[in-house]
Amino acid sequence: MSRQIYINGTFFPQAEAKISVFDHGLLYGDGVFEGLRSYHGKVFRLEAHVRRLYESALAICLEIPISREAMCQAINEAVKKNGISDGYIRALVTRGAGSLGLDPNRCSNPQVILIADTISLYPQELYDNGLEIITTSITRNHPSALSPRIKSLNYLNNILAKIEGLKAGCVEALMLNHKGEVAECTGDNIFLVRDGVLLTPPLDAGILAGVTREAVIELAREAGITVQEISLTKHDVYVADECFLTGTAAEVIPVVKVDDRPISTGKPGPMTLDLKKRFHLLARE
Ligand code: PXG
Repeated sequence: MSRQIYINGTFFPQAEAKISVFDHGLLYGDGVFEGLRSYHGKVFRLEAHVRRLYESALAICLEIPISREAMCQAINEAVKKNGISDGYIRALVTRGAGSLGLDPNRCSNPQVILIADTISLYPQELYDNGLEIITTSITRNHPSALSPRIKSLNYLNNILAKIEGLKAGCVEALMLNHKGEVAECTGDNIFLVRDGVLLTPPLDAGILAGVTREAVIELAREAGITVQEISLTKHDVYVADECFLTGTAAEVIPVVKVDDRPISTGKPGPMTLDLKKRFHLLARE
């Protein structure tokens, strides 16, 4: 289905939605993005996503030409204009067209682009029986090289890891940071359960501050579960009672095997299933 694409304040039919080949978003991955979900036409945690978008932009010294309020409005409008009920929204801001050199100061016109579409989810079977993932050999970006807190248009670090995962028959792959600690998966945050306590790497492990991650931490604490953001190793994963991933697209999805090792019973665990249900309700309430 042809979509109406927002570019800098105007909606264009998909075939006419175009940006310059000189855009530094294309030439250098110089830009930032967000992936959001709508449920029954309402965008989940819109303000949190927009805040992260503006923080990512600030981190790369990119001034977004519209206010946060206008961005929220435009995202809602894109959902409405495309008749999306349960869908996925991609918001991106590129540095704009410049010269062939790196200099971002030669780019004068950042492009704000919004795409609202339907969403392709993981097969239900994976939610019921859990994912198998591998640990990839690709180290998550060193935070002082390119902070994983920045959701930039340069996702090659994650894509290389994803390629390795897919070659091993896995739709997700676990990335370790430069210290060998558990960081996150290519497009999802990771959680473990050990002795009834919910564990997840802290932001300073070099991970994206996931909106779903934050929501799940809140839900767990509301349910009286102890949550610890602590540094974790591959050993912690292998000996965990439960493991699951969180992300805008995946929501909460169980992991039952890592590097061909079953996690505990090799079946989705009770806390995972409980939090999966709680998140499902939160998103759709
Ligand atoms: N870590 C990384 C590296 C991500 O890209 C998450 C964690 C989860 O964050 P949220 O805020 O979504 O809970 C992400 C976000 C895709 C896709 O097509 C995935 C993401 C973003 C855009 C597209 O799989 N993941």
